[in-house]
Amino acid sequence: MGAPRFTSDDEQVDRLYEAAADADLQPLWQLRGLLPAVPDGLGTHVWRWKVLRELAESSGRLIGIHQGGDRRVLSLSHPGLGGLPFATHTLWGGIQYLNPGEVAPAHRHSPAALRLVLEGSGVWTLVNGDAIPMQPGDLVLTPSFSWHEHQNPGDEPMIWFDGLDLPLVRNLDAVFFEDGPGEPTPAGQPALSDSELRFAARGILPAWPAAPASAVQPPASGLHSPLLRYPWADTDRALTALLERAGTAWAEVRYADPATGRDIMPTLRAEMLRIRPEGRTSRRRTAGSAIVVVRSGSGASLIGQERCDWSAGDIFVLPSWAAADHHSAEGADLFILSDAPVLEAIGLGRRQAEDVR
Ligand code: 1HN
Repeated sequence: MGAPRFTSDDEQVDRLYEAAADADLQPLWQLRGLLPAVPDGLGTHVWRWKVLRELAESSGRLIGIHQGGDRRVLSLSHPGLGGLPFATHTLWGGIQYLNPGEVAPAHRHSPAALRLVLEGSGVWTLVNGDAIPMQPGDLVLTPSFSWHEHQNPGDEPMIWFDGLDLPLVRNLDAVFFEDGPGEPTPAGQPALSDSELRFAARGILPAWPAAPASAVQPPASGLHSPLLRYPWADTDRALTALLERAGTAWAEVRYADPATGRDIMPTLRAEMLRIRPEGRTSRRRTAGSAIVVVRSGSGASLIGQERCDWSAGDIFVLPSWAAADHHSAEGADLFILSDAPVLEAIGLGRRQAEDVR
């Protein structure tokens, strides 16, 4: 959508446009592309694991953890978004690198975040003081305005994917941020987080005591899952069982609040899609965008008219309303982060099965 163009031969009309511009007004009849027939703004984009990993490692070597807000993150910057450090209009994606012995100190902010561990082990993320162990394939939540810090007392670096709703929250002009005390929180680092001890028992929820005495409680919003870690073994087991029962070429699970079945957080949906060897998913399109992280395997997606080949660690964008299907010769697991809960909550959720290419 460019600036209004003066297209008239009539001087009075030209003067009207000039006066409107001087008065910070734009004639709607001069604006193009404000209401496209369907969302069509953003194409796909792929970031390659080889590049991500190399640059994350270099950052780990060259950049101190205290530079840049205490987080060593390389942000996915979609070239279609004019230089903004955003993967889509609503979603932030990044690769974070934490060396052995490092601590990314506590802070909190209104944008909600999640992590998917890509490589390494031995890191704990403390969410409101609850020490959450992180292993490859684990999903860890840091809901809106929860204190979070990352500690790596282990002996190897860790790389994980960060997904946030920051672009959405920024456009709502509702970003709030607070630094913590700066000192690492003393953490016992038990094998299981308090959140898992209380909320991971398959349909059995704590009735009393409802909250642990130990954890520093945030104001309970009730909007996000109280379970803050989804270990890879559970996701893998669910997908294996689904595929076995259904006998289909692919299966998909959604990470949910165990108490309500709703999405993990009000602005973010997280799913894991497993494609069997030689499998191909159905083709569909959804209003709203997604970031796909290839957890394992390799394959290709047809996104609109663009073919995108991918392999483990690659990250790519599913733009709003682009028809997409995915196939894999060797089998693959794809982590999909989307803004679907937001669109559904405000009556903008749309999806369409597409058989034609
Ligand atoms: C953030 O706080 C983290 O806490 C990671 O690990 C990525 C990207 C944008 C803004 C804040 C973290 C982030 C972030």
